[in-house]
Parts: sequence; structure tokens; C-alpha cells
Amino acid sequence: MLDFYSQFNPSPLSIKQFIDFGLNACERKSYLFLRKELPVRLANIMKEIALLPENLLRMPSVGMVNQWYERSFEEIIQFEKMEPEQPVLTQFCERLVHIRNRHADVVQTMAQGVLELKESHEVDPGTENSIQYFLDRFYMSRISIRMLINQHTLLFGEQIGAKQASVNGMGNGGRHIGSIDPACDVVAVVRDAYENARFLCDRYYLASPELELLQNGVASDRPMPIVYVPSHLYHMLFELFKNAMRAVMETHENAPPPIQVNLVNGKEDVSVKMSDRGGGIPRSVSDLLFKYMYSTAPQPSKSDSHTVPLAGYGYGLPISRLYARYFHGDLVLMSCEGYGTDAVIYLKALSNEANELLPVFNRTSSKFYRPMPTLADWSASLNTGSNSQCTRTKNREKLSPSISQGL
Ligand code: W6P
Repeated sequence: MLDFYSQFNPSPLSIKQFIDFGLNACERKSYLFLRKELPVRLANIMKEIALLPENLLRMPSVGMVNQWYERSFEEIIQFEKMEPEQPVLTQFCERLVHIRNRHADVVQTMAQGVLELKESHEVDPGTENSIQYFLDRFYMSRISIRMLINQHTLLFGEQIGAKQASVNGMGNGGRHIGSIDPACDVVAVVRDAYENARFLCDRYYLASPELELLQNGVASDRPMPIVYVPSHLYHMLFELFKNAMRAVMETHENAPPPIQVNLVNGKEDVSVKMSDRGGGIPRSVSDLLFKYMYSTAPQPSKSDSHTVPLAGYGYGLPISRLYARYFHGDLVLMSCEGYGTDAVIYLKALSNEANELLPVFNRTSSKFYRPMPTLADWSASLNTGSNSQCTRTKNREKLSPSISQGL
């Protein structure tokens, strides 16, 4: 069955399609779509799990995640031959909620596996690249599967009338279509994320930087509504605020300079630029901040919870970038070491251009899991920077002219 479903490409939906679906489609139609699409997305990524480097696949936590996927796949294909009639539709909803709960700790559990591998000191640069490639695809697949499950359960779940269900608990006057807000106010989400990061910052540093909100470079509090998933935007902004606040507080004992957020609504892109004066980071470090292997650190123990640092643990930044890229946006860092850092979240301004970006399992993707001796095609110092694919031995495969000519 896995082989069968993995032959299909996932069908990406745009935010506009999610909305149209939420407004027009009935539960039966959603059910018929998901009972095929969910196994397809699961099977595509399960095929990639199977190709992981053997030393990672051996880690108990990775085995556990794999088993969760197998069980969920089996459970959904039970519905293959079941007609979309009432008891079945309800069972399907309940099953989806069950599956979502089963996979709640996937990120943490995968991180545990990577940590175990790191501690075993068995990781060569090729393996590291494969793991980076895999985790980006794996977490993106997970974001997309959860999006589908959330839409279906929010729209059709709680037995209340379909259009009412998704409205409950959101307190916004009933705009939401599942997890999508067709008038998601960027200003409100920025403020919310700022306030919650500031709370943590105050607790740890006993002070926090102020927020300066601009639109097109001019101070403004005007709402800026966009069609988006507020929880995704919040996740990215909260992560960026924590990083920015930490940088500012670590470089300014008193009178921390404010964090500036400039919102710009363009024709193609909505840009959210967050600028801190936290001393910046060298370019060699900014590349590493998106690498899972470098951002993997042991979870601080529960007894330390009153003193955990504001940011710097876990997969916050790489996963935030995936949230941005999921609907064809992006998240980039640009730093001036010695001064400060700009982080920009780009979102698609048009909801019909905001298509899901989904990993596809095929010959091309399989290729990335085959260990490939990389030979540098650019010169590099032997003291390799983070970008460098080359190592001392690899550069020696070919003699440089001065040596071969005996000079
Ligand atoms: C820093 C490092 C960083 C990462 C992400 C966002 C903001 C900042 N500021 O110094």
C-alpha cells in the first residue's frame, strides 16, 4: 500500500483553495479528498524516512516516529472502501484527532534522535547534509498534513454546524475558515508575539526592549489585514522576537535600544522586517542558525524552567523558515556583525499565489540520500567555514599546479 500511494504526487492547495473549500465543500467531499491525499502525503515522506542514513535510522526515537507514521497510515487507509455516510464521517474526524495527538511530539522526538546521533560522533559531512535535507522535507510534510487535518476537523469536527465550528474559540467575530483568517491583522499578531516574548524576556533579564511599529517606514498602528494562518505567522514572529530580544539584552545592560518592525504590503510580497541592534552575528554563524545539527541541544531540565534562556534552544529558526516557505514565502536573516540583525518574513500577498510547497518523493529526492563524496569546485581555506563542502582530504584528490609541477 505504501508503494502504491507513494507513486502519487501530493496535490498542493493554495490558501484561496482552502478558503473556497471551507466555504463551499461539504464534509463528504472533504472526506473523499483526504482519504486519498493523507495516505499520499504520508507515503511520500515515509519512503524518505526509509532512505535515512542507517546510523540515524537505528536511533530508538527515530524508530518510534517511524512506527507512528506506519500506524497512522494504516488507520487512514481503513477508510479506502468506506462510503461517505454518517457514522463513517464522524469516525473519520475522530480518527484524525487521534492521529494529530499521536504525532504531537514528533519534532521533539526527531530532535532526540539527531542528538543521540551527534553524541555518537558518527556524523560525516555527507550524512549531515542528508539529515538537513531530510528534516526540512519531513517537517514541511508534517506542517502540511497538520494543516489538512486542522482544516477538516475545525470545519466539520465538533458536530456544531459546519461554518460555526471553526469560529468558536477564535473570538474574532466569525471570520475564520478553519485555521485561516481572511483578514488576519499583521499588526495585531506582531503585538501579540512581541508581548509574549517580552514576558519571557522580562522574567529572564528583568528588562526588555520596546517595540517600534512602522508601516512603509513610518510609525503606524493602522491594521494590515492579509489572508493567512495567524498561528503560523505568530510562530515565526514569536521566534524572531525571542532571538532579537536576547541579542539586545546580551549587548545592552541598560537602556536596551528598541526592536523595530517595519510592515510593507507590496503587490507581490508582504514583508515583515524586524531589526534589532543586538550586536549582530558573523556570516559564518547566520548559516548555522538554520542547521538542525547545530541547533540541536539537550532540552533544559524541568527544574531549570525558571531560568531557561529566552532563545537559542531547539529548532525554532529552521522550522519558522519552513512555515514561511510552506505558502511560498521565506524567512531570511541579514546581519551586520558589530551592530545588529535584520530578519525578514516574506509572505505572498495574493492568496491564489500562496500555494503549499510540498516535498515530492521521486528519483531526484532519493539521490540526495546516497552518500556522495563531494569534491569542491571552489577553492577554500582548509579551516572550513560553515558554507564549505570541502575538507582537507577532498581538496587533495587533485594536485594543485604548483605541487604537480614540482615547484
Ligand atoms: C541576532 C540573532 C538573531 C536571529 C534571529 C532573529 C534575530 C536575531 N538577532 O542577533
